[in-house]
Amino acid sequence: SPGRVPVTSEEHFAPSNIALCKYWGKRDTQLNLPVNASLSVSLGYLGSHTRLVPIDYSADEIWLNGDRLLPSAAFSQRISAFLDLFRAPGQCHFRVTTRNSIPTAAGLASSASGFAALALAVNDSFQLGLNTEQLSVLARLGSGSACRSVFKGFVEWQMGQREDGLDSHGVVLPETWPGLCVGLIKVDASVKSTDSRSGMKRTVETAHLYQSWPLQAAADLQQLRRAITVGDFTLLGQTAEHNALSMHATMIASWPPLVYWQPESLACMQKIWRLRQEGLPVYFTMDAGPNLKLLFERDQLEELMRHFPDMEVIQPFGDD
Ligand code: 2P0
Repeated sequence: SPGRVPVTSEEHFAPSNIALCKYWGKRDTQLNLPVNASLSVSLGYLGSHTRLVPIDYSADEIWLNGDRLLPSAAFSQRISAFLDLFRAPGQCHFRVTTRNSIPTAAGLASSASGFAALALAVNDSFQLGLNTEQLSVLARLGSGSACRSVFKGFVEWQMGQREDGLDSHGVVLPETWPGLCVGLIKVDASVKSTDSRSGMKRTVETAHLYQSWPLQAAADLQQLRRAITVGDFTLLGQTAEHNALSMHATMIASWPPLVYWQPESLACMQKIWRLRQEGLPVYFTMDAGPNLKLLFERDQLEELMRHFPDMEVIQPFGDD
C-alpha cells in the first residue's frame, strides 16, 4: 500500500544463489513470471547487506560497496522503480546502502541477493509484516532470481499459474547436503556481455530451439528433486551440468547469437570432462557469463584445489 510512512530499517542480509535448474525466459516481463520452474542453492554467508534510510531529497541515493551510483545507472533506476511500488508518487526518497560480501573476484551477479535484501529492508522500513512467501513474491518483482534468495539451502521457484503472480515464489526444500561444495572459477572477460534480462528476452523471441526448453527444465527439476531427496551426487551433478548446457544451447540459437563463453570457459569445461574421465566426481554449471561454478563434494576439495588453485569455494550447508 503506497503512502505508508517509512522508518529507518536495520541492515538486512540475503544470500546469493546458484541455480541447478535455470530460470531462462519470462511469460510476463512486468511481473518477472518465469516460463519454467527453477531450483537453486543459496550461498550461505555470501550475499548482500542492505539498509534503507529515508532522506529529505528529491531523488533516491544508491550506494554500492561504498560508491555512490549515478542516478542514470541501470541498477539505480531498477532500485528506484522497485521503491516506487511502495511510496506515494514523488514522495519519500531513500538512501539505499548495499554492501556485497560476494568477493568481486568471484564473478557472481548480485541482483538476486541485492533485490532479496532490498525486499527484506522494504518490509521492515514500511512495516509491511509480510511472511516469507510474500517476501519472495516481492523480491521477484525486483529480479526474478531474487525470489530464491529470500531462503537458505535448496530452493525451488514454483512458476505458479496466476496472472497476478502471487503463487510464483520460492519454496525451501527440507533437505540439506552438508558436504556439498560450489567452486567459483572466474574466467576473465573483457568483453561486455548482454545482461540476463535482455538475453532471455532475445532467446524467447528468436530461438526456435527455445520451444524445447520448458520440457527439458521440467524433466531436470524432477531429477534434481530426486537427487536431493536420496543424496545422489552423480545425478545432481549430471542434471545440473546438462541443464546449464541446454540453456546455453538456446542462447546460442538466438539471433543475434548470445555466446557467453570465452575460449577459457571451454578450456575449463574440457579440463573438467577430462578429470571426470579420470574418476574425479566434479560437474559444472554456468550462468549468463563466461564463469564456471564447479559442483563437488567435500572429499574432493583438496584434489580440486590442486587443479584449480584460484578457485573460491563455498560450502552452502557449512557452518561458516
Ligand atoms: C538463474 N539467471 O536461474 C538464471 C540462469 C541467469 C542464467 O536468473 O530479468 O537477473 O531480473 O528477472 O533474475 C538471471 O536473471 O533476471 C538468472 P530478471 P535475473 O539463475
